[in-house]
Amino acid sequence: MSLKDLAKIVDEAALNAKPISQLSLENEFSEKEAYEIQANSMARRYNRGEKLVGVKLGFTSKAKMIQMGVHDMIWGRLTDKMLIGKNTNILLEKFIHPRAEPEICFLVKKEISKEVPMSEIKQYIHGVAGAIEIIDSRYQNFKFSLEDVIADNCSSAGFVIGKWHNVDTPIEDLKMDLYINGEVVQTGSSKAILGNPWESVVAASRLCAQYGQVIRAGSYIMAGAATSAVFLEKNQTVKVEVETLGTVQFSIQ
Ligand code: OOG
Ligand code: MG
Repeated sequence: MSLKDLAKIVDEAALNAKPISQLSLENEFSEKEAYEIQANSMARRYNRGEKLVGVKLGFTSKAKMIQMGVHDMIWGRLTDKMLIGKNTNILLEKFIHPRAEPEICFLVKKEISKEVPMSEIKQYIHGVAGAIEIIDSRYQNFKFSLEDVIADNCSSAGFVIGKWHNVDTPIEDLKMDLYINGEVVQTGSSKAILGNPWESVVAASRLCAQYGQVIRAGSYIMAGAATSAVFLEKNQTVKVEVETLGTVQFSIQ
């Protein structure tokens, strides 16, 4: 099957919330080709009117790598359709088997089109916020190879952003808790994200430059989860609290 055909399969699985079997079971493709499948599947979304609003990093913490059995960092694209307003009620039926995870989000001030070193990274960023990512692998049983998950736009399905804070707010070692219906279900530290979430922004600049993706001013960068992700069910309120950054939440029906 061509990379375009594979892109159509993952795109339709996401669009219809219908799980598929792992693409890599029947097709051989490299990591580079997996990113081409992702780009082609995103082009299909753009053709339907979705707008690119940012990028996300995945597997930037050990907890996530261990949970999903993968060994390397990945990046994916975020669209306006995935952005969920604070305190919104979302429908479980729109997803296959969604999971939530606690993250930090960055707001881009100045276009990033090349690798930016750590010493300059803050010049490109306007603010930082606590956030929740909803991931929803299109693969049956949430099982995939690294190439599969890249092709599937890194399981991206939704994200909710909390209140913005100044770029100089310390975020290197903040307690991050994920609550479901008022109970803590995951707890960690922002330090789990590459030792410092700013490293994710540096990594985003490097990976996006490598794959020719410009990160425009006004875009979001999601740094990757600090803890394992948790499956969602009907009638839940999902909240993330990040020390000093505050809380962010949504409900699922
Ligand atoms: C892939 C996405 C990983 C993260 O924050 O590490 C990710 C997955 O776990 O399905 O978003
Ligand atoms: Mg994530």
